[in-house]
Amino acid sequence: MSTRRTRTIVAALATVLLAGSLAACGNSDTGGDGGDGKIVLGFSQVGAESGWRTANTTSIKEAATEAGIELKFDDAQQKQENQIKAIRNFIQQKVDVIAFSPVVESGWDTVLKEAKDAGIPVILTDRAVDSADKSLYKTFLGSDFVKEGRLAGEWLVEQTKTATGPVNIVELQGTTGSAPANDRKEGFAAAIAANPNLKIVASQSGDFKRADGKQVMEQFLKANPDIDVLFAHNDDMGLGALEAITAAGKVPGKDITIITIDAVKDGMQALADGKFNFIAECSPLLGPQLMELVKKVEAGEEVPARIETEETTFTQEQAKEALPNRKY
Ligand code: GYE
Repeated sequence: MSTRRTRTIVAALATVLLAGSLAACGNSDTGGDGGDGKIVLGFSQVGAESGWRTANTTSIKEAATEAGIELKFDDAQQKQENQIKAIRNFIQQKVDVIAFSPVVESGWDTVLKEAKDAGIPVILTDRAVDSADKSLYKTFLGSDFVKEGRLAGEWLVEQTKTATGPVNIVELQGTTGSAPANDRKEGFAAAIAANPNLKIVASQSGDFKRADGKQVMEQFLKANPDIDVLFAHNDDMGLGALEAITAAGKVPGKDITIITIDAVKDGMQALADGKFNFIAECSPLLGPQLMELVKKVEAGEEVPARIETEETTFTQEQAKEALPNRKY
């Protein structure tokens, strides 16, 4: 039986008990569908911090319309407390399904338990949580961030295999405590670990934002005269860093090798222009798959615990080829 129908029945039963009459039975629908039969999805988005995020939001809104799903959309402005508030609102409104992209990995158990107790299925999209109790959510749809970091690191290892001296790397991390920041850092570090001449000399968060990427890169350049490589956890921070590098009189893509993750249009343009050197892709186009999952969990169907997005990597030449058809 669909979870919506179950909740509707439970709600109807409660109405019956309260009214002390059987008259309300059969035509009461206090579920979230507003009476028009549409599935109602409450979605809590991280924010609007990057080109990736903008493309992800567009994908989710368009896919919901296409699937005939009523979307209640909330932008948390990169704050966990806002996401928790939004989820509690969705529970109160008795939406059919809740989906969200958790800004950080930790601290979700209480609110997820509240959703579970209310009988509302939760889908994680884009970012994961570190909850030990996997029954708190139905599935996680998103990328393998460790792999993205590893692919970035492996490319660098290959490029520097003939280098004899030290290769000084600076790292612009994503939002502190977020799954993509934790995992990309881990994957990259693992990939370069066997090469003692590849050294991360500075690593700091730029919160996945352009302005912060620029500012942190300025500090890196001041503190470290010999930076050979920048690894940025997303395109936007890399794009911000370009300004700092140019202002410091260095040539991005030549004096400093730049590796990023995402492959949004602006990033791909910088790669095609020779300012970036390599991008590991992370697809934001999760909307259609998410809506499929929403329909399935609403209908009470089993779904895989983990659904991974397909991704590739780009060199400068590949970016030139791919750019004209890039959708985001
Ligand atoms: O890489 C970054 C965004 O969670 C995968 O969040 C996402 C990341 C993406 O701000 O640009």
